[in-house]
Amino acid sequence: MPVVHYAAREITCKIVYYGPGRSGKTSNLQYIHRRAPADRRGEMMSLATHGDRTLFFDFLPLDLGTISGFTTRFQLYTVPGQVYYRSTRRLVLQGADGVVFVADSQRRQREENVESYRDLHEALAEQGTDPRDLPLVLQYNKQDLPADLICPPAELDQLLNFRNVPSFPAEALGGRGVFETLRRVSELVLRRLAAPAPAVATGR
Ligand SMILES: Nc1nc2c(ncn2[C@@H]2O[C@H](COP(=O)(O)OP(=O)(O)O)[C@@H](O)[C@H]2O)c(=O)[nH]1
Ligand SMILES: [Mg+2]
Repeated sequence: MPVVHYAAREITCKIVYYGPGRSGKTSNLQYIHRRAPADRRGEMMSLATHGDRTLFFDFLPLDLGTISGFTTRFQLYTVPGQVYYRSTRRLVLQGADGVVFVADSQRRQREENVESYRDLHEALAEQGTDPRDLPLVLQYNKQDLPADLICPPAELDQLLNFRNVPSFPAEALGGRGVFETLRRVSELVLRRLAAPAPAVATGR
């Protein structure tokens, strides 16, 4: 649920990049961080283990202008995708206002994608979130790899997108699809915010 801070006239929304290990979640955040204007982004923090895998989270507050006089701030997180970081993923997912599921388009990662998408739904169920109520978009990353190694977007839609949510082909390293994905999930989050649903208020 978005946190509304009335005194500071600020709304903070949390977006979590979910997906299997090494699908490109951190690369998305790095690209956004590189391209976001310096006065609109905060520090990116990440904890890495050996071999550049995210252990805990990346964090990027990003202001996207104002709505009705409130500054909207987005906090972007990535989860560690490896199977054994299950509890960390649940912790990071807590309170998410929107989720980007980053799938790895490589054929050999088909099962990992399915498994991770299932894990996302399990995690949502555990925290009592109805996935139909949650702004969710899919991103099919690594579409720059040779055609014989990857699944085309239509095939990934067949494999994963039974909810029929927005999906985007992407190349997170080069940036293709990265802002399109972020923009879409942000829109969904803000649209939901505009709908009459209770928000948590802090401050006065
Ligand atoms: N070819 C290609 N490689 C990518 C792309 N996005 C990420 N990678 C590579 O995939 C690996 C894992 O990326 P990372 O962002 O750390 O994945 P994460 O585990 O989901 O955070 C790294 O070596 C990235 O350079 C992409 O769009 N295309
Ligand atoms: Mg990562």
